[in-house]
Amino acid sequence: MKKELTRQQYLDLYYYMRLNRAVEDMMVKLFRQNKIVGGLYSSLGQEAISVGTAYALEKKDWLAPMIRNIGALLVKGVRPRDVFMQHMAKYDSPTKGKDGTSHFGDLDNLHIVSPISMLGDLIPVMTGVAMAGRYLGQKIVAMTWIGDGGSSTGVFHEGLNFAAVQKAPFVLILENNLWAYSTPVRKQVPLENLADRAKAYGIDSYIVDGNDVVAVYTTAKEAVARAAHGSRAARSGRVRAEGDARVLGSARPHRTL
Ligand SMILES: Cc1ncc(C[n+]2csc(CCOP(=O)(O)OP(=O)(O)O)c2C)c(N)n1
Ligand SMILES: [Mg+2]
Repeated sequence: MKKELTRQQYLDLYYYMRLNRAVEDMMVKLFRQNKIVGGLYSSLGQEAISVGTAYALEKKDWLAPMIRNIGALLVKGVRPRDVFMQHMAKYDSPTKGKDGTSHFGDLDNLHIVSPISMLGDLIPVMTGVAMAGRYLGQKIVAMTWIGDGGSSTGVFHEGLNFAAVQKAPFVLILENNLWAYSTPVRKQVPLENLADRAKAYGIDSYIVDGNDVVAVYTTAKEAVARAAHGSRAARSGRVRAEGDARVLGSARPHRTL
């Protein structure tokens, strides 16, 4: 294998992949013990995407995780304890028990915008964050993620169009795990490659093996560098889903406030 990363970078990626998997395993245990309030959208099997993409960001950059991006939170510096407490809606959780799942952020220190339930809405929100950074003269990049199902929402297209026309320093990661709940991707997108969606907005897109953390990282790093310079690029990950992620996700109604 071509040596592209430093030893420390390989070790970091390995560390966060292991940490992410350990957290996912624990979350499944908590779910089965009935301790998770609301649904659990497990990232089991998709760790390389969250870890590889978030690792391409710097401390000053901003992210907003979607439902399968606990790994991105860990890379940004969120403690596993907070992830567990939040999902159990404990008083001592980041939102003081007022919400569950991954509905929390950290605007002051970690530059994490709290996700919302409506799939796709984070695209214009994070485009706004990217533009705000530019207006303030900060050299930041904003990143968020979307699933194959979420890429069929209206706001996905509105948001991406807006981000493209503004040349916002924004990177969107499209995670194609081939399913949106019980709907297979072929029944909701008439494209072989979801990355082709970017063509409609004049954005370059790349397909990356979402199980290869080094490939994900190096591609994301390039996307982040290009976004920072205002060129239009997009990244799309294709992953093979493992475990019973969707079963866990849909086994209970998703509670939001
Ligand atoms: C606009 C909107 N429609 C429906 C839902 C309910 N919902 C939550 S997760 C999900 C499946 C999303 O599938 P996909 O985007 O492929 O992401 P994955 O679950 O595979 O990671 C749905 C339909 C929602 N949260 N927002
Ligand atoms: Mg999906």
